[in-house]
Amino acid sequence: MKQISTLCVIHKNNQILLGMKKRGFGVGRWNGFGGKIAESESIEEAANREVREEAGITPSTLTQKGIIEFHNEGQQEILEVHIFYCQKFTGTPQETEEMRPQWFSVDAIPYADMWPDDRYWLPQLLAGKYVTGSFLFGEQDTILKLSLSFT
Ligand code: 8OG
Repeated sequence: MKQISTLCVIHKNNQILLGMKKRGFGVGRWNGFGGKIAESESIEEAANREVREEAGITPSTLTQKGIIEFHNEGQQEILEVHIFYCQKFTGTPQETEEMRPQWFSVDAIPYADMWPDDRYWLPQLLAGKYVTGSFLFGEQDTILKLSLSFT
């Protein structure tokens, strides 16, 4: 089974906006903003909605910059995360029920408190590359296998 999800990286003035996940999947980690697609919306619409809901800002333009598949060892489900990039938005980031947003300098991204795969692809995305790849996770979110390409 394949589940589609979105993840948006917001990048402005040499900083990226990350949210501390306050509940649910990925709790306690800094991440971009995103989530599952609702019925009747496109993937880009979902990406836009999730940023509005989780960060309280409205992307003016979103550019797709990658697709990464995540698998967990011993599980059938594949999570296909569509990565979006946003440099223009309206509004000011607001803490929401799900996320506490904070700006981080691109030189001080808190990789130790993020999903362990992020350090492998986020620097390339911030350098303007399109990211395609997959990760296999084992217990305690250890990476067992990865495959990535940047174009
Ligand atoms: O709505 P939900 O809580 O399912 O959203 C999960 C978010 O986390 C969604 O934006 C996709 C994202 N996400 C994963 N796995 C990983 C991962 O390994 N790295 C990063 N950076 N984000 C992930 O679901």
